[in-house]
Amino acid sequence: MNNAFKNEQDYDRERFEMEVWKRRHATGQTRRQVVRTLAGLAAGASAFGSLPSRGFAQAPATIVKPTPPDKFRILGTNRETLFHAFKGRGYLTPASLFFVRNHTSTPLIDAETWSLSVEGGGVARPRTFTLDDLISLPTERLTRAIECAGNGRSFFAGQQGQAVAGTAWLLGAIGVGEWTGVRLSTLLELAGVKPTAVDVLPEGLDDEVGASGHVRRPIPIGRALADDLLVAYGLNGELLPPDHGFPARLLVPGWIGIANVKWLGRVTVSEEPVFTAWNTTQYRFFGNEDDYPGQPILTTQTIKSAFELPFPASLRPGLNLITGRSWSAEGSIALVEVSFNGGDTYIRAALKPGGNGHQAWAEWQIPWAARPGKYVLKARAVDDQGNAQPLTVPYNSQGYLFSAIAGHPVTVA
Ligand SMILES: Nc1nc2c(c(=O)[nH]1)N[C@H]1C(S)=C(S)[C@@H](COP(=O)(O)O)O[C@H]1N2
Ligand SMILES: [Mo]
Repeated sequence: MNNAFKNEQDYDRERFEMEVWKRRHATGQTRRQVVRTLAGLAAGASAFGSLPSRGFAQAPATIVKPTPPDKFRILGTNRETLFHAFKGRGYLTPASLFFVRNHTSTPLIDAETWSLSVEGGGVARPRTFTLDDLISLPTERLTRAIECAGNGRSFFAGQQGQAVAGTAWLLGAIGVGEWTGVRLSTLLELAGVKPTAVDVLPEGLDDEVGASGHVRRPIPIGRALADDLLVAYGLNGELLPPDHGFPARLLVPGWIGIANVKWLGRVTVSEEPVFTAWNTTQYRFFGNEDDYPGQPILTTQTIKSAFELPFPASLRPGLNLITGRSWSAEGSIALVEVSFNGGDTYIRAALKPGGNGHQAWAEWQIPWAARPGKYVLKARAVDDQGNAQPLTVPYNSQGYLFSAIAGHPVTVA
């Protein structure tokens, strides 16, 4: 076999095949377990007596990976990346640093018995796909952000004095990954998607969220068939980690986090519009009727900027190199300006060359000769579509899509 004649895609495929093989052999999976939460795994383990009880003595975790307090904020079942933890960690967010938003808890899924079913009245030939099937289909790779609809929510209260419901994120409910997968359209075509299809309903294998059932966010067929919509099995060149959807998740670039359904088990194609909690009582704009006529369903994320500084931050007097990132769900970043006086005047920041991807983020920096005192730093971005960050955003009761310029308190002493 002559490697010189292989294309890049074949290399990718081999790499993922090897990873799947290694994972199987490392875990020695003999029992037929399709899905187990950590709690379930612990119970199963003591029944089988095959695993040391020590590791399972404590209460079941909701998240598998370590989320140390110098890198993450704990918010219920979720973990927010502290924005200053991105500093110096490169353009792509390492899997270990990626924020986690779990409606319940991370299920442990056995890739050997897992499969993804594509079914429903909107397909002529319902099909199931194993992980090996997905890996052997044409490979796509995209660098894109995944960002929670509620990222920045705490600024509704903190900056606009408006009480809103939901996880009180600062600005760290975002990560940029290089996602590897297969187009959802490829799977839909293999299943004989009908021209009468209307909505696609991806469903997660994690626990049901009370009466709302499994996480299911409907996606209109037009969006579902677009070239950039992936069933992703890789993050930054490795298989997805358990917390981020192993063995497969949806990647819906530019759309709010919830559309990127993790631990995908089923995609149901329907010839009727589909409604679940995730497009009726959640992820809609409930607010002033003038601001949000008809309580629209959220789709696209927005534009934001954040400093790679603790919140609030303390700095030493003298020259400080201030760094941050800005991002837009609709394009790439064209301009970032920073204010050191609470927004009275702004100075252009230098965008780091290279990165600045479409529907991802741009890294930037600006020097600051800081004198002792208390300051509010602000950063504002404009994207290549002409979107700019506003001074305020209209209230909505669940605090979605906070895109306004966010004040960052800094003490220099
Ligand atoms: N199955 C399932 N998919 C899910 C979720 C979930 O709880 N269960 N959370 C969603 C939300 S609200 C967000 S913001 C993103 C977060 O992705 P991450 O945890 O990989 O950062 O996943 C989405 N996909
Ligand atoms: Mo989210």
